[in-house]
Amino acid sequence: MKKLLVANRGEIAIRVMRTAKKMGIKTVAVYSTADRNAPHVKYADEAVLIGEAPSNKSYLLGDKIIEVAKKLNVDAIHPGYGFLSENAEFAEKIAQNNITFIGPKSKAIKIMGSKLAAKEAVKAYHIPMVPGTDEAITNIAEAKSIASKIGFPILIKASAGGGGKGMRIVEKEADFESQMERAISEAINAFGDGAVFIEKYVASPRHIEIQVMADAHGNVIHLFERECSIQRRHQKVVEEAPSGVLTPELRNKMGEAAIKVAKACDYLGAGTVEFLLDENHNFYFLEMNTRLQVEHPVTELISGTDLVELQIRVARGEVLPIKQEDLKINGHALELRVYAEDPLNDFLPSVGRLDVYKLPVGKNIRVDNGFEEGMDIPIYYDPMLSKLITYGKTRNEAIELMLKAINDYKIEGIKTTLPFGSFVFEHEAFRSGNFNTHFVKQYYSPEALKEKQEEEAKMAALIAVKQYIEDQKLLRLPN
Ligand code: MV4
Repeated sequence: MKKLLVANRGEIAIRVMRTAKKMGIKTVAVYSTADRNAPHVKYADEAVLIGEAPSNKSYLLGDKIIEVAKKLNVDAIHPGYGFLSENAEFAEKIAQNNITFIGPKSKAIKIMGSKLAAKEAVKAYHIPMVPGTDEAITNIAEAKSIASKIGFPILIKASAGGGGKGMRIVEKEADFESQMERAISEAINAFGDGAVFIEKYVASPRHIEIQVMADAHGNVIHLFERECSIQRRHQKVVEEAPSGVLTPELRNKMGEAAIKVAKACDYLGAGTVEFLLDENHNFYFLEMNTRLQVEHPVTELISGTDLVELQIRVARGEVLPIKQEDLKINGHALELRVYAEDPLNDFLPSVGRLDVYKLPVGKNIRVDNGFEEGMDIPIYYDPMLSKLITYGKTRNEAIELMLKAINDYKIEGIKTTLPFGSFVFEHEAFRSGNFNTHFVKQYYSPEALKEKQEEEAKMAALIAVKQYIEDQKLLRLPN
């Protein structure tokens, strides 16, 4: 593999190219007219303009990207996350053109893209799943009787959904038919596939996911868990590894289940198996994400691995260089996603120019960044500016370093979620580890953040006055 094209933009494009360069592989960036001066374009050895700013005229044009790859004699394409990363057809076409897709085979993407196909695939492997139906509902009366047996509330989920899309909660039996009809018509509208199924609603779960990596020789390892419960409207904001609630026994069990899920779909490369963990620490398989995830750095830090390097190695057909028994958790890692959004104004995208953009640096601080000072934030793409990742021997060490690093960011021109990050990392529920997927809804409000900020401003003023008085005393000392 001599030349790699990254079919993505922003921090993940740079993250992937960083490892490619380390491995002596040449890099090709693609970009839209909105990204002419973007850092990922400058960072690559070669860069090709592929279209207009809207994603569907640039970063989503699979055929165009493959055409560029062929023209430039590219050996492999890395899709990053989002855009074409979980598009089975794109993976298939790349393979047909004798280019290596850095990811699983198109068949695995397809299976995991359908929640019902995923359930079907793992059936023989005895993976714990939430009680519910495992076939598309065709008879609403029959489904209603199943729902009553499971007990309300229940969730209706679209098979083609995922990541929180296409879900509907039904609180009581009387609402079942109407909610079911809505769910089906929504699923048809959103995904062109009306297949829905039902599950018991797990009321206050944690979201725990397991990182897996598979080679083409039948070896699959897991690289432990990430705790991703701190999310807002299905958008993760804070992630950490390891989770504070997994015992070594539970970790092994979930890891083994995740490996079985990967084996069930003949997986290749990096993948993530999502689980819900209920209050009694029962775990249930939810879905598998067939890509490198945003939050992969926390896993890299605690496992001492480079996941992109492993992706590239297994894509080249190499045997996984690590065995399960070689892996050990070392320390604790946290990640904060820094978005150009205003936490005091309903997280509305904050567009504009990055007049000042200075990043924290230091030992055990990693910033995966896609922007630079002076740039405009394009309105066309995800508003994530960078990921702030900290590492410590203990969770507390990582938290303290995180708070310091948040303060060391200097951003002017736009609003960001940095203050929201401080709010989370200072919150008692986060610090104690006693939280679930309802954290943000439960504890966060703009008023709570404002109050915290005013208190901090008062403190700072008091300290300044105290210092002033001390200085005055010193000045008045004789001689
Ligand atoms: C659930 C659930 C409760 N019970 N399934 C949301 C994302 C998608 N991956 C599945 N999701 C959920 N499925 C059952 N049977 C609660 C959620 C859920 C959730 C899961 C993980 C992280 C955040 C979440 C926020 C709301 C709901």
